[in-house]
This record gives sequence, C-alpha cells and structure tokens, in this order.
Amino acid sequence: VTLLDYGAGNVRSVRNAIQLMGFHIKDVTGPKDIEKATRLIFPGVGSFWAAVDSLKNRGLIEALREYVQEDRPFLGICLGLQLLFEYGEETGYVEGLGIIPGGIKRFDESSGLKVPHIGWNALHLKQDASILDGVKGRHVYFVHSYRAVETPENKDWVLATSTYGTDFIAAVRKGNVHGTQFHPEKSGVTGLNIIRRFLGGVAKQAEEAEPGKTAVQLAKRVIACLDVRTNDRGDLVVTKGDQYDVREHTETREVVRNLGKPVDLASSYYMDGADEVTFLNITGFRNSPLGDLPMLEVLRKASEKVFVPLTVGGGIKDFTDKDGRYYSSLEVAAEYFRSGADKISIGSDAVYAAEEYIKSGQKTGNTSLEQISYVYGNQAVVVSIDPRKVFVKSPSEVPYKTVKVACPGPNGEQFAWYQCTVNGGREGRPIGAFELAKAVEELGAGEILLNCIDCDGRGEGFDLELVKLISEAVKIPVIASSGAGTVDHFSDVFSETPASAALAAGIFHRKEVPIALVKEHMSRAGIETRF
Ligand code: 1PR
Repeated sequence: VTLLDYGAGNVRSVRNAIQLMGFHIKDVTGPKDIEKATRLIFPGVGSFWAAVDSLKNRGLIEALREYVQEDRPFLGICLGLQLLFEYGEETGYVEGLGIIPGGIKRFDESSGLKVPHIGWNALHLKQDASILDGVKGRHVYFVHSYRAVETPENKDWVLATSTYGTDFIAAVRKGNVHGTQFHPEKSGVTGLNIIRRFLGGVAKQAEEAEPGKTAVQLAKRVIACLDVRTNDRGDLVVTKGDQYDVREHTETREVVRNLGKPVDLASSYYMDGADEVTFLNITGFRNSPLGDLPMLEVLRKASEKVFVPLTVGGGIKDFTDKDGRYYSSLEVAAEYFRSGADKISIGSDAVYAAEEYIKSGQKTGNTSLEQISYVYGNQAVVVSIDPRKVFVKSPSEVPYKTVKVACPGPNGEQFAWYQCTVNGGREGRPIGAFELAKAVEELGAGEILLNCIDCDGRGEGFDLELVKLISEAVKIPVIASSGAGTVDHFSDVFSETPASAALAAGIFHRKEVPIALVKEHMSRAGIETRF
C-alpha cells in the first residue's frame, strides 16, 4: 500500500491500521512513487492551504491528479477527500485538484451549531455501499470545520452523506476512487473494516448495528481520561487525584496513587467502548515533553491498539531546557502528532495567552495556541481549563462572570465565579473560566476540556452550573469533566447542558462503572450514543 504522508499531523494510526491488516507500507517520496502505486491512501491532515502547499512543494499535484483521473485505487481521508474538490475556503480561496465539482466551505454556525463538527455521527448511504458495505446504522468519527455539500454536478460521486445542521458529503466514490470525510482509522472496528474492504479484504465481524442501537445523529461522547506522571523509577503511571491531590496520605508517609499502566488502560477502555481517550501528563509543566520520551512512547504504543481519537496534554509551551536547548510549542505539538496524538491539549500556556489577549485586545499570532491551530487546524487544539469555584456575595464584587448558585457558599454567598489556575491547580490567576473560554475560542481553540478542581475525584456529579455557563458561552464543543460517580451523572450533564462530551477518570479506573453501562444508560435516557 502506498501512503501519501506529507508530515503535517497524525497519520500513525492510518499506518497502524494498514499494518494491522498485514500490508507493507511504501511511503511517497516523490511523484514516481505515485505513478508506480497500485493502491494509494492519502490521509489528509492539517489545513487545506498547508496540504496544497506541501503537495506543490514536493511536486506531487500532477502525479496525484493523473493517478485519480486514471481511476486507480485511491482512498482519501478527511482532507484527502476535500482536496479532490475544486477549491477550499479555509484560509481564503485555495485551488484543490479539481476532480469533483464544488468547493469546501465552513459549516454555518449562525444558528448556534458548534463548529468544529467533532464526534461520532451517522451515515446515510446513497449508492451501493462498496467500501461502506455493512456499516449501516453505525457511527463513524468526524473532526472538521469545513465540508462539501451535494449538488446536481457532484451527485454521481456521493456515496454517503451525514447531517450536522444540514446534510454534507461524508463519503465519495467513483470507480476505484474513494474518499471519506470521516476518519476510518479512528472509527473503531467499523472504520478498520472500511480500510480492510478498500484493501480488498473481507470484514472480520458482523457489523450492522443491533436493533435499538442504530446511529441516528451526532452522538454525545464518553471519554476516558488518564492522568499520567512519572514514578520514582522513571516509568509513566496512571494516577488520579482527589481535587487534584494525587497523593495517598497515610500516617507515616505520602505516596502518589498508581492505578496502572497507561497503554494497558487505554486499550482496555477502547475495547470497552470509550469514544476517545485522553492522556494528561500532569507534571508536564515542569519540563519539556520532548525530554519526556516515555510519554511519546506511550502514545506510539497506544496508537497501535486504540483506534479511536487520542488527545494528549501537559507541558505544551515554548521551553528552554537546562542545557539551553530551545523547543517551540509547535515542535512539541508536532512530535506529539507524529507519535499518534490526534489532538493536543493546552492548559497553563493558554491561560497566559488569554490574559495577554484580554489585556491588549490584540492577537499576536505568537502564542502556542494560535500557532498550533494555524498549522494543524483548530480541530486539533483543545484548551484544558482547571477552574476553582470562588463564592461571592454579589456579582459586583468581581470583574468576572458569576453564576447564581443552587447551594450557597459557607457564608451564605449566593454567587460564585470560577477562577482559572495554572500548573495543575497550584496557582490561581486573575481570569475567570468564562472569560478564558471566550478568549481561547477567538485565539483558535477547537474544543474546551472543562475540568473543575472542586468536583475532581469526588464522584458527586459534574458541576452543572459551570458546564452550562461555559458551553452556552462558546460556539466550540465543550467536554464536561470532573466528578462523574454514577451513570445518572452522564445523563444529567447531557440533558441539562449543551456539553458535547463527558470525561471521567476515577470511576473507570476503579472499575466502579464500566463504560458500556454508561452507554446503555444514556441510550435508555434517549441520549444518542455510539455502540
Ligand atoms: O498546564 O498545559 O501543562 O497541562 C497540564 C494538564 O494536566 C492540564 O490539562 C490539567 O488539567 C492536568 N492536571 C494537572 N494537574 C492535575 C492533577 O490532577 N493534579 N489533572 C491534572 C487534571 C483533571 C481531569 C480528571 C477529571 C476527571 N485532571 O483530567 O481526569 O477531573 O476525574 P474524575 O472523573 O475522577 O472526577 P499544562
């Protein structure tokens, strides 16, 4: 299988999927490799302009166009599908390969649609399904802000559509040329079977959804989170805090909780049905992740076994190590993407960036958040917020957005604001979660991971007031985090707030509530979920 990887993001999972099926990969190093290819997979990642730029610089545009025009076996994934169209409008008008009539335009968010479209959505099959045979009723994983729509001119190409606000093209096919807007390599067993079928194989398991578990629309995601840190021997272990304190206090000593090995836990959560897995390197702020080779190794190994999206956070910032070597945050992110991450998550550095932006009213373009989202697209950048609740008697006491609380504070306070913190909750900053969320959205964040220090590890439920405040304030998806203790907490957060996903750690690590049970419960409560 020939793979066209222009080095702009995570194609490790596509590689892993192809290798899992027993194929050898030949990388495209120049136009000749495309000419000689017998099966070509093009997993486009990053921005439309960056992809076109890179293909042009490497002299690949003509070879690619000819390959597709000659109807040779081709599978374009995400941007790999989009580039088949005439143009993209991601950063102004940029010409594509011009094979399929039409252009790639942004989802219309004017009616409150959260953009990027991130998550597991249903397919509507339009032709005899070819590579999509058997996926009827299943969800597949999308992550994008731009899409093509069906028109009379491109109708004969459309293999499947999906609905997000309005209908858009989810897969195309003509002869041997295929493209998927979703990521088969991130769509679990369903997705792996799509790749297997493209490669001429036969799907391994029965795939069609069981009655009552049929995909209808975008599902609410359930995310398993692994907080990791280095133990005394230098190995990365999964730990879990109680209000961010990860130490077990005994009478004689304090030890950091060790709940298992990151790769083993990640793959068992994948098998259990997690829609995504997130790794947070909780002491990453102390050092540069590029000095943290175990974390990169964890990602590489996890992506061999986990075929749903992986997010990694901790320590993403510009950094000079003790030997004077400078690492830009873009380099750090690039290494994470190359190692298997689909999204990176920025914590402390995004707080400083938002503070500066609010103070000056100017975007500098230099912050890690802006740079990474410019190069990789904002769908690849999550901002993780670690707020702590601060009670006040009246909203006029603070220059931050407050909420009226259902349970008053210790001195009868009726209001609270949510103070952002940095360095794993160690330092409070002069900015509220509401102000931060709005600022990072403008600076290029594609999603918000909304933790809550007060609720973390308590198992008493998500802070619904906080989740509602933030998810109503921004147009990007919000992941509610911290406090899940029962299956009802998941249905509560999805019925009472517009959160797009819910993340939990402790209940999964302690095996109190399996992921499958959460999903059965959500489904019974009428909340779309992926099985
Ligand atoms: O600041 O860019 O280096 O990123 C550091 C990252 O590490 C941030 O995303 C921050 O949230 C995370 N972090 C730092 N210290 C801790 C800690 O626990 N001491 N973990 C920490 C944050 C919160 C969630 C947790 C949920 C669900 N953990 O990720 O998994 O609260 O837990 P639960 O279901 O058990 O309640 P930077």
